[in-house]
Amino acid sequence: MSVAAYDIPSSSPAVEDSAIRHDWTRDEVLVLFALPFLELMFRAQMVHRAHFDPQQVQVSTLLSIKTGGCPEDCAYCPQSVHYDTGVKAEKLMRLDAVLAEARAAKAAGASRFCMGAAWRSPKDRDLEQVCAMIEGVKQLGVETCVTLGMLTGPQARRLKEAGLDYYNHNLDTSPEYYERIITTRTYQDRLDTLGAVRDAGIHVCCGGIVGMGESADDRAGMIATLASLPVHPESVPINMLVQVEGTPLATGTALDGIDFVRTIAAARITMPASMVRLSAGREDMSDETQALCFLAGANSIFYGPKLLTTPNPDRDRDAQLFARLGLTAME
Ligand code: SAM
Ligand code: DTB
Ligand code: SF4
Repeated sequence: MSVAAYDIPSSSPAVEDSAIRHDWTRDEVLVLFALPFLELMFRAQMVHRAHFDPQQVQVSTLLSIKTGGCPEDCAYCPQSVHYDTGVKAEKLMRLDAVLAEARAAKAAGASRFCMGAAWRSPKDRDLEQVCAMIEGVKQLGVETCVTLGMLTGPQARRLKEAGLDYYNHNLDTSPEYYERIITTRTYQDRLDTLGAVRDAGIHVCCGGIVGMGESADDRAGMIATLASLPVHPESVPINMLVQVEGTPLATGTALDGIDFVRTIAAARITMPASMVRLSAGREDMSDETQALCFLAGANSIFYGPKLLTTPNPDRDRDAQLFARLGLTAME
């Protein structure tokens, strides 16, 4: 397949690449993956610099407000009741405890506070408590994001009314590989939730996980699906699988770091104006691999020593990384 057969931004800086497309095909993404690595990096940087200050990285802090005991069977997830991972089921956190964490995140430099719950979908009573958390965090002057599972239209509108800025709901993988990973809800269920979030006027945070034994074709299928949504997600988290003991994916072969970077570059090129988040998996990544991810167009991270249940680099390591690379946290 020839590169020239597709309308991919050329390596000439004179070529305008700002037209945002919503008709990316899997084959086109595979063509990006097959580019010589340095060419792919160059193209990703060009697209990145046309839309963002390349020195600035957005910083979000994550808090698990309801941990464990989830009825879904997502094969990667330590919080599913189907797997024995040692994660204990807990109740929804209290408002004051959540706000204390949000204040600490703000003081440490986070501009967005993301709250995650291990639910298939929220009960309306729980949603009201989450709305109070959103209102409280907003009052601190911090952007809000929540990830609560599947939503109905009225639930999405209620979250919007509470002032929610972003809703995270991932497609996770390609439509074809999906049923190998999750059987308790469909790909279409996920697209329907994303539609409800978009219709409610909430910004969409949607990406996926790589390193789950999927093929390059599946990674391309996931990126093409995201980049063909009627409106691109404003935020695109690309997670490297965190292999958690007890889950069905605990023992697979880890994805090659360069292939991870290629996935980030493809997300950047196909969704030029979206924030691309170098998401889970940084704890086990070298500074050099992370630097390549930023070069490939990642411009957002989770900051703070814990993701939901697994470790993330501690703040000192990230401060040193930012200093080494001359990066600054976005206001
Ligand atoms: N229960 C809700 C749901 O699934 O929509 C929200 C929380 S769920 C933990 C949020 C996302 O975390 C998942 O969609 C998945 O992409 C990511 N995730 C979970 N476990 C992971 C792991 N072990 N490695 C990488 N990403 C993971
Ligand atoms: C996303 O895409 N990644 C985050 C956030 N959205 C909610 C979650 C990563 C979870 C990693 C496994 C854990 O810590 O439990
Ligand atoms: Fe539950 Fe979300 Fe984990 Fe799936 S990813 S098992 S829905 S917490």
